[in-house]
Amino acid sequence: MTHKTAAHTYIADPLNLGASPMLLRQTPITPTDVFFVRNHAPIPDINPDDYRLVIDGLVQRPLTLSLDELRRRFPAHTVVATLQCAGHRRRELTEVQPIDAAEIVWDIDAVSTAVWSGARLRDVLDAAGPRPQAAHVAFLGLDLVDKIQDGFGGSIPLDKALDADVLLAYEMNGAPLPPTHGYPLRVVVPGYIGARSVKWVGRITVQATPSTNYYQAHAYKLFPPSVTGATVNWEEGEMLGALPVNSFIITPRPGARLPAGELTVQGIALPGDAARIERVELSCDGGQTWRAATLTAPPQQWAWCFWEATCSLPPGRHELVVRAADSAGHTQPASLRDVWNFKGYVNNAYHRVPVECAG
Ligand SMILES: Nc1nc2c(c(=O)[nH]1)N[C@H]1C(S)=C(S)[C@@H](COP(=O)(O)O)O[C@H]1N2
Ligand SMILES: [Mo]
Repeated sequence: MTHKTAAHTYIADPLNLGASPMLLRQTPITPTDVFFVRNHAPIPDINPDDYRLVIDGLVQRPLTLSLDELRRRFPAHTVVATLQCAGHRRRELTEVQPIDAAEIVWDIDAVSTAVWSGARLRDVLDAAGPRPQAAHVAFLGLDLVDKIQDGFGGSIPLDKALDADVLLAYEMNGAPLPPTHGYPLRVVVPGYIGARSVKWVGRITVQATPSTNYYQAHAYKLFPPSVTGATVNWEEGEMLGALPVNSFIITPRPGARLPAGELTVQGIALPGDAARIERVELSCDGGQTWRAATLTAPPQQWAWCFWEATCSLPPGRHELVVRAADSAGHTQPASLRDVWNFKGYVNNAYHRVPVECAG
């Protein structure tokens, strides 16, 4: 089985892959060859001996580190973290109103979980010594995006960058990062949109304001449902960062024809930034009545959890609906219309799956 043939979403150039949803829910840690791939440019070919990470900007001691120095000077730290693209669940939004045609129509397949190991970003920043005006940490990738003639970049607030679980990762699932996922070094920002986990990171700049890179200042901004591609003012909009609580049904798939009777529904729930899943509820009647779903393992910070629930369905059409709440007290919005935005980002509305049961 190659990744390509198992893919649910596949774009050859630049390479973008979404795993089949069923494969995603098979193991809490996604095998590396199943992990979704999101690229904006060709994968750069980086010689590890020549590679240097530069840390500059508002710091007392700018640093230039080889991979060996990064490993030797800073203790290794390991985090299980889910990465979720801001475009995850975009397909449902396209059914409300068309989305910007340049965007990839991801289904429930732009999300995966891995064990990441590397240096803590915090330790590296401490070594450089942020100056008092420092408020954001900007990352720049070594890939070359045609459209901007620069690398893919973005930033996170300094407070988030100092979280003990934000990594400069050189390992994924116990092996060196593969080229597709950022070899030799990538940022992993658990709880934030995938775009902030910059791959092939070559430069980290501490600054007073967010990154001016296209992917921070222009793309990955959230606009209200009233704004369209024709009316947008790009100076406005909210730069995306922290992810909201989310949940979705993996089986059955929309439009499934099933025998009437007992049905097991299985899915995935994602806590919002820094929170844990508190509860997941399933409705088998379009949201009129709800029952608690069972989590298959204790919920964790930074990682998805799998859930399942059973219901008994008479013959006819039914709408399955899932919703989750997290330990920060956040819940999901009921309607796709409330979260629709013309770029199709961070859809966390209740996930609805119509099915039909035979008599
Ligand atoms: N340098 C670089 N980093 C990048 C990207 C990119 O195109 N170039 N894509 C980003 C986006 S939008 C996502 S969702 C994640 C996906 O990480 P993955 O390909 O390892 O799943 O990488 C992020 N980091
Ligand atoms: Mo993304």
